[in-house]
Amino acid sequence: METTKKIQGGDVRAASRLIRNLEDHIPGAKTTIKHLFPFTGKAHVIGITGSPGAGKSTLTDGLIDCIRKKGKTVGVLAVDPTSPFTGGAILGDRIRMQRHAEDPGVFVRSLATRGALGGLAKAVGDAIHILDVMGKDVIIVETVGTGQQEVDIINHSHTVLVVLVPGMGDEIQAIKAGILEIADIFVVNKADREGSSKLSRELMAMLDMAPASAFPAGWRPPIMKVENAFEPAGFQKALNDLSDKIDDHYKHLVDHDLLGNRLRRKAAVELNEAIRASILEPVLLKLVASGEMEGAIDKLLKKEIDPYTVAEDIAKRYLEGCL
Ligand SMILES: Nc1nc2c(ncn2[C@@H]2O[C@H](COP(=O)(O)OP(=O)(O)OP(=O)(O)O)[C@@H](O)[C@H]2O)c(=O)[nH]1
Ligand SMILES: [Mg+2]
Repeated sequence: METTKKIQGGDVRAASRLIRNLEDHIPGAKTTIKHLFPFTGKAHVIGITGSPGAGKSTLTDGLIDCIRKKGKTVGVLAVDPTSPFTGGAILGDRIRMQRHAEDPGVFVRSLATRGALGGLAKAVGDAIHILDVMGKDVIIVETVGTGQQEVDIINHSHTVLVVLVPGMGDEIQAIKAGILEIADIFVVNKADREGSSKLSRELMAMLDMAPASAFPAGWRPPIMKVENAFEPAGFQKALNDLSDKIDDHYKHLVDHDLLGNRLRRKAAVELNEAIRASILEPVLLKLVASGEMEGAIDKLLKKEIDPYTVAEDIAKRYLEGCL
C-alpha cells in the first residue's frame, strides 16, 4: 500500500522501480497494480506507431513541448518489443529526451519484457496505469510496427497516430496491415523528403475508398504533414497543429460518446492479457521446467507427432472441465 501512496504522489523512483519489476515479472508487482487499478482512467493515452526509424521519437519529443506549453503533464513509454535490434535506438531516445529530465512534469521510460513468454501488451497496459495514477495528464506510447502485438498495445490508447514516411513502401504496407482500422490521425513524416505529396495523395485516395462506417461518428482520420525536423520553425508549427488535432480527436470521442467504446475495447484487451498470463504462462513454465516442451519439439522435428495433437493433449490435462 505504501508504494500505491507514493505513486499517487507522483514519486518517480517508486514508479520506475515498479515498472522494472513488471518487466522482470516479479510477482509482487501485480499486487501493486491491483491496488492502483481503482485510481486509473484519468489520462489521455496517445499511441504512436510506425516503421523503425519513421521519426516517432522525434515527434514524441516535439509533442512533449507542445503539451507542456498547454500546462499539462506528460508520461512517455517507449516500447521495445525486439530489444536486441532496437536497443541502441532506445538508448538514443533516452539521451534525446534527457533534455526533459529536469522537468518534473515529464516522465520518460522505455519498456521491454525479458524472457520468452511475451506479455508485452500486458506490461504496457500496467505501465500506463502507473503513469496515469502518477497524475500524468497525457501519456504517449511509442511502439514500432503494426503486428498483432503492436495492435494490442495500440488498443490501450484513446488516440492512435500512424506515422508514415515517403519512399519506404509504406504506401502499400499501410493498406496491407489494415492500419486504416487503427489510425485516428495519419502523420506523413519527414515531409522534406521526396514523395511526401504522393504519399499524402495515396492515403487520401485510400480514405476516399473507405465506407462511411469506417469513420466513427464522422471522424475521418486527418493526414498531417510534418515538415523537416531539422528546420525548427516549420517543425514547431506542424507539431502545434498536430497537438491541436490530437486534442480535437479526444474532444470528438467525448462529444460523440465514443470514449465508452474505446474504454470497453481497452478493458477487453486488458482482461484478455490477464487471462492469458494467468492460464498460459504457468502451463508454459511447467512444460519448460519439466523438459516436456523440448521433448515435444524433438518429436515434432522427427514428424512423430503434430503440434495440434500435442496442444490438445496439454489442454486436456490442464483445462479439465473447460473442454
Ligand atoms: N530527413 C528527416 N529526418 C528525420 C526527420 N525526423 C526524424 N528524422 C531522423 O530519422 C531518424 C529516426 O528518427 P527517430 O525519431 O529515432 O525514429 P523512430 O521512429 O523513433 O525510430 P525507432 O524508435 O528506432 O523505430 C533520426 O536520425 C532522425 O534524426 C525529418 O523530419 N526529416
Ligand atoms: Mg523511437
